[in-house]
Amino acid sequence: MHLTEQARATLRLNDKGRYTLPTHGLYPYQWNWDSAFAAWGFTTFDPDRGWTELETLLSGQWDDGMVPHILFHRPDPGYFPGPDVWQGRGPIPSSGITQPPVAATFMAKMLAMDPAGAPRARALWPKLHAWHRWFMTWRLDRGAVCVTHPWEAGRDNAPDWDNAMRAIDVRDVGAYTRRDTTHVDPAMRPTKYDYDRYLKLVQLGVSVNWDHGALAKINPFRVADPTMTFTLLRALRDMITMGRRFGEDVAEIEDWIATLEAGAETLWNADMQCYDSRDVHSGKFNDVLSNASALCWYAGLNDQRARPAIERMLDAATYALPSFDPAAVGFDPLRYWRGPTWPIMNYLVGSGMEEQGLSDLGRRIRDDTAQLISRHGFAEYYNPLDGTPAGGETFTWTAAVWLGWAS
Ligand code: 9YW
Repeated sequence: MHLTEQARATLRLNDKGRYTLPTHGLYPYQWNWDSAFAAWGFTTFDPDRGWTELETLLSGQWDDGMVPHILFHRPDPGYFPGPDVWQGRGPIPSSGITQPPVAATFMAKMLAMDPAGAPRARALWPKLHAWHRWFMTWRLDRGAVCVTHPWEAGRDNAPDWDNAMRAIDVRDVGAYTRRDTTHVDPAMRPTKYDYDRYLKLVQLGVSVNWDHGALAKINPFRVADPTMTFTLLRALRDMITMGRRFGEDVAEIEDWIATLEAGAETLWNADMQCYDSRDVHSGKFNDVLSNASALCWYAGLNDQRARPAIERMLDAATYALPSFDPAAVGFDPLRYWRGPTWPIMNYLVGSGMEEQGLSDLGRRIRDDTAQLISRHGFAEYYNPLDGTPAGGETFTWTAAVWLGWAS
C-alpha cells in the first residue's frame, strides 16, 4: 500500500467515530493536541470527519474555558491514571490540566483546505477564544505562559522540568500500577521517579477541586514554558485572521499578543542563546536547549538569534530535530522527550521556519521527517542518531504529519 494510503488507514484505525485515539493500547482516549493534528490530517481526505474531531474536543471544555488534555469518553483499564484519579470537573470525564493550544492554528489550516467548513469554524471560534482567555487569566508569569504539570506542556519528561520536579515531596503519593510500561519498553518511558511526581501533582489538583487560583498557591511546580507561550502566540495570530473574517472584535486578542511577545522575551536565555523554560518559584532558567526553543518561528517571531543553537543540534543528529541537545549531559536518544525526534514537533518547527524565511533549515527538517516515516512507518518518535522507531506504533499524529506536510 502506498504511504499516503497507509497514513489514511492509520487515522481510520484509531478513529472512534467522533474522536481519534493517539494510538490503540498505549493512549486509549482523546488527547488535546493529538486531536488537533488528527483533525487536520482527516481534512486532507475527509473534511467532515476533521471538523467533527475539533467539535468533540471542544465539547469537553470546562465552564471556566479550559480544554482538558485528556477526555475520557469511555472507560479503558489500559491507561493509568484514568478518570477516577483525575476527577476533572468538566462536562465529560477529563484530566484537570490542558495541553499546548494548537487547535486554533489547525482550524485555520483546515479552513484554508475546506472553505465550506466556515460555519463550523465560526461556531468553534468563541470556544477557542474562551480557552485562550483562560490561559491569559490563570497561567501568565511576566507575560509567558506557565505549565503546572509536565504533562501539560506535552513534553512529559523533558529535562526542562528536572529542577521543579526535585521540589515535589512524594512521601504520601501511595501505591499505584502503571499501564504504559506494559505497552512499550520501559527504557523508552518516563521513570518511576517521574511518575511519582506526576501523580503527586494530580493529587494536589484534586485536593482543591482543580481551582486554578487555589492550585497556584500550593503547587510546587510552576514553570514558564516556551512550548505553551509559542503555541498560544501563534494561535492568537490565527484567531485574529479568522475572527476578522467572522466579524468578531479582536482588539483584546491584539493586546494579548503584545503581552505574550513581551513574555517570550523573558524566556530568552542569553547565556545559552536559546529560548528556555523558567522556574517561576526560583526565577531561574533551567539551562535546557530543546526543540521547544525552535518554536519561536512558528510563533511568528522573526528571530535570528535562535538559529545557531538549533543548527548545532541539527548538525549533531542524523535525523532532525532532536528533542534535547545531543551535546548535553543526560541526552538519551530513546527516552521520550530527552532526546528522540518527534515528527509533530518537526512539523511545527519546520513549517514555522519555512514561514519565517529559514527555508534551508525547514526543508532539512521536512526531508528528515519524510525519510523517517517512509523507512520506519508512523512511530510515536525516532532515535535521532540512527532513525530507530520508538514508543507506540501506528500513531495518529505522525500519520497526520505525513498527510499534511511530509509527503
Ligand atoms: C500522557 C498522547 C500524549 C501526547 C503527549 C505525550 C504523551 C502522555 O502522549 O503524553 O499521559 O499525557 O508526551 O505530548 O499528547 O500522544
